[in-house]
Amino acid sequence: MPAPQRMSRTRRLQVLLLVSSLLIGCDILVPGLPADNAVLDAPLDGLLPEQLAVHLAGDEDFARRFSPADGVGPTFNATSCDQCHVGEGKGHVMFNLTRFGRMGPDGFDPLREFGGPQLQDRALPGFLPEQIPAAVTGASAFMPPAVTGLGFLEAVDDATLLALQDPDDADGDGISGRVQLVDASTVISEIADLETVVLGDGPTRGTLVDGQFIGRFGRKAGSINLLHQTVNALLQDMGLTTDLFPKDLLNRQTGNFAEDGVADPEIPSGVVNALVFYLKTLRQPLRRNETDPDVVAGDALFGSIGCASCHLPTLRTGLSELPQLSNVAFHPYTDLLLHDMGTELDDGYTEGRALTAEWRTTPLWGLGLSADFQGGQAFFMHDGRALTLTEAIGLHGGEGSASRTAFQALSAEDKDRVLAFLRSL
Ligand code: HEC
Ligand code: HEC
Ligand SMILES: [Ca+2]
Ligand SMILES: [Ca+2]
Ligand SMILES: [Ca+2]
Repeated sequence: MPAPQRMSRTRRLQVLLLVSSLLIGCDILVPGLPADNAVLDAPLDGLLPEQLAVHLAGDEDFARRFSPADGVGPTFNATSCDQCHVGEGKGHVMFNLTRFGRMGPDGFDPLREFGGPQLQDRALPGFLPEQIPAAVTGASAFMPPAVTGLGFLEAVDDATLLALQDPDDADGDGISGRVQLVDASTVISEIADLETVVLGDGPTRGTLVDGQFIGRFGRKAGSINLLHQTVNALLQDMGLTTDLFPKDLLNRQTGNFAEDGVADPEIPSGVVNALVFYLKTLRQPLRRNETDPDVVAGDALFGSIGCASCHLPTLRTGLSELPQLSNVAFHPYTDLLLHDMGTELDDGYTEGRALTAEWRTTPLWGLGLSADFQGGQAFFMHDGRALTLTEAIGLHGGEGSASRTAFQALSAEDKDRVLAFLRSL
């Protein structure tokens, strides 16, 4: 019998390199893979094997191209989540959604009789896509936001957000954020019940404020939690029905009430749950160049010129069934509140009680990776109208105007430090 061959020296070296690269992380030894702090679609640390399995199932559903046989349509915008949320990062302006409505004497009307507020610009063969109706007075383009770290944002207690509000600007800093409130319709109440956290002392989220729920996801904060956002995305963006929204989108403009022929609900609750768990367990974006002296100086300036008053560096979660999300501090750079951002960002479109000029503070974590996920050119603000960070800051009017002016008054070196800090997020 031939003696078992000993491992050659080069082979041993290869194994050693492989093992050490697994220990150190992939950024140094395997140049073909992106660094850990450059990817957004990683799971939270420490998920149990069975949790990781649901996360991975949700990851697959997030990437899955749904077909007409699965129930896409009759009208829709896209056929998979990650077509818009590429790599779980910010989406390209090419995938902006359009929402519209009409301002009237009784307030803003989302024109449901014309298929509002969302324009489904694609349709199955034999159906027609929607068009913007003539009655519209305002329309907004919504660029797909990054979807990472959202489990942390979802786990912030309602009481924390209520305490951050300053609707009458009592502290006189020119900033008066307030929470979005969403009507407690039967289905929204059901969604809140399904996700209400009752651990120990009772519900800490999904509580009623003046008979309404606090909104926290979406650019106008129109969704109360990740389940709400997900079933809404399935129906509105892809034409897929669920237990919670079991009726297909029909084109009210053409009066074609033919259905897509796929039995409703088209998407089983297991898929919905996996998608929600996937979003909930996506890790928060990691920082880069955090200790660079310019970044550190920019961080301090970000606070002193008032950016941090809305882009709150630190929030705390309440209780969660996942220990990773339970009672922890995290750094999203948002207060999840609505702010009046002035006339330039007023598209004449709105949702819930937000004014047309009010927007939810965009979380800035992951900001420095924007271009990587948007095809090389970064786009900023709700519709991607700003191509540079300086332009984005320049668009801060209303409650944001004092900090914009303070930024513009900085020396060129200090401006660069603020920008270096923003790129490190
Ligand atoms: C056609 C493009 C498109 C598709 C398809 C799409 N989204 Fe989105 N998504 C968006 C846009 C645009 C927004 C912002 C909407 C808003 O502000 O109301 C958004 C918002 C979100 C948010 C809230 C993020 C935040 O920071 O508040 C989540 C979560 C999300 N989408 C998940 C999904 C999931 C899950 C799917 C698939 C079931 C999906 N999306 C499909 C475009 C899309
Ligand atoms: C009054 C609250 C407020 C203040 C103060 C504020 N912001 Fe913002 N910021 C917002 C809101 C709201 C948006 C989203 C506006 C939109 O999408 O049209 C935003 C968006 C941004 C964006 C774009 C993010 C993206 O991904 O599109 C950047 C960058 C930004 N702010 C940086 C800053 C900096 C730097 C300062 C300080 C000079 C600052 N902000 C001060 C509320 C504020
Ligand atoms: Ca359908
Ligand atoms: Ca529509
Ligand atoms: Ca159907």
